[in-house]
Amino acid sequence: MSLDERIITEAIITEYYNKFRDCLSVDVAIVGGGPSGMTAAYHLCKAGHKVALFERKLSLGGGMWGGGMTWNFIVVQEGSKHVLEELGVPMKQYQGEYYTCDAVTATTTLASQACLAGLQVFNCMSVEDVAIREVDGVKRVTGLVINSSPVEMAGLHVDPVVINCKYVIEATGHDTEVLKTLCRKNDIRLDTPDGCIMGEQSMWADVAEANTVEHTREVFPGVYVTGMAANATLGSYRMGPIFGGMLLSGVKAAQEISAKLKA
Ligand code: 48F
Repeated sequence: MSLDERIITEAIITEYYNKFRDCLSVDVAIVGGGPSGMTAAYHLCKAGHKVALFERKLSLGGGMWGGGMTWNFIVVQEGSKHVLEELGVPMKQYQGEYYTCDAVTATTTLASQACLAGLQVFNCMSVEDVAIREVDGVKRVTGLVINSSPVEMAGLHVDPVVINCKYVIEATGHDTEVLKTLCRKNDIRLDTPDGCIMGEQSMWADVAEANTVEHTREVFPGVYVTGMAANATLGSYRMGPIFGGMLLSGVKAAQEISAKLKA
């Protein structure tokens, strides 16, 4: 049998557009495929929800691949190692409550387990805005406005497309891109002490790790913040290559959103 390039092309188009069409309405749309976004995705899929994740880059993993300064090991602490253990990531104890794991193994396993649990990933897609509606007199985010990353990178004037969702998870990391756009374009207040994105502070790992989980919450109707985006939104510190807070933040967001969707 000779291979037919036309069939190969048709197979890709058919499968991709079936997947995209199926995700035009999802329960949860996640922006950012770093550790917090992927952990939230895994747990939401395990709980039976329909979840799509949009990642600007070709690869999932965000800041998890590079460990510290490209030395590709990450550290997690005792209280969070169960999150990686459940996925089957091997870890080694290092001086008491610290555990190390290979950053590539951790990243690929988390991505793989999330996909196998049912996550639909759209990589090479950039979220440039949100869709907003007034529901019973209250403004709420009801969708994502997305564009192809190469279109964004080339600065081409091409209009985006939109998908609907019941919840957005803003997991874009340090830059809180989605929330910044929401605040810049709309006359709104977030559920933060000053109603705005408070901004990230310098390194203080101990406080930052606890804050990452505390700050994981719905900051605007329909929008949860996780991971470093949660810390930047609520004005806490950065923590560098320790990842327990990112993982626990993803778990917390998934549990809270799942409870709301099932209520
Ligand atoms: O930064 P990132 O890994 O987010 P996180 O889950 O984890 C933070 C840690 O990696 C690390 C840290 C330590 O512990 O401080 O930094 O909070 O992943 C964020 C992902 O979002 C993508 C970006 O490419 C990255 O992979 N992203 C950012 N903006 C957009 C986006 C956007 N507008 N549309 C799509 N993806």
